[in-house]
Amino acid sequence: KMNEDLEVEFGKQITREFSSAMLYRQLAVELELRDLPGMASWMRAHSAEELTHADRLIDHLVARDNRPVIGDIAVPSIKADTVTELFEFALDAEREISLSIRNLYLAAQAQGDIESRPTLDWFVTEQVEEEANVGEVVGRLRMVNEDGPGLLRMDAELAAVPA
Ligand code: OFO
Repeated sequence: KMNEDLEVEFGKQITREFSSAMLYRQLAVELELRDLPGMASWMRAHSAEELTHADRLIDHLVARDNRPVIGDIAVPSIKADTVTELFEFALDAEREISLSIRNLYLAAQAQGDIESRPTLDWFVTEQVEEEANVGEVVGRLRMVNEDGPGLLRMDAELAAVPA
């Protein structure tokens, strides 16, 4: 069983993963409204993936007889003029998640909680991938520069890519 302070920190991360899922879901809505269903489905797939992240943390706590508590889910209001800005929202969110995983890792380390290490190692690796994936999409969208045919092409590509 992990100590209570660390349990609280894990609970906060679980809440962040749920919030992240809702952010991606809202971004999918914004893209649907812009008639970009491929990009919207990419966001929806990512939303579903964030739920699995929350579950992974919940499962770890429950396995150790801790009690994960889900806090308030916060979804930032999205104001974006461009498609690129919508994806930049996602990239900023991933960077924040990376930072919070890093802090959780350090908190676990400070408590000598070696049992959570494999789970947290998985998240550290995952965040490097996530930032790279979303960062690549943002980079390519910047090249496209909101040009219609370019956006449609990326919409078709992202429809086929699991997030
Ligand atoms: Fe997309 O990140 Fe969860 O952890």
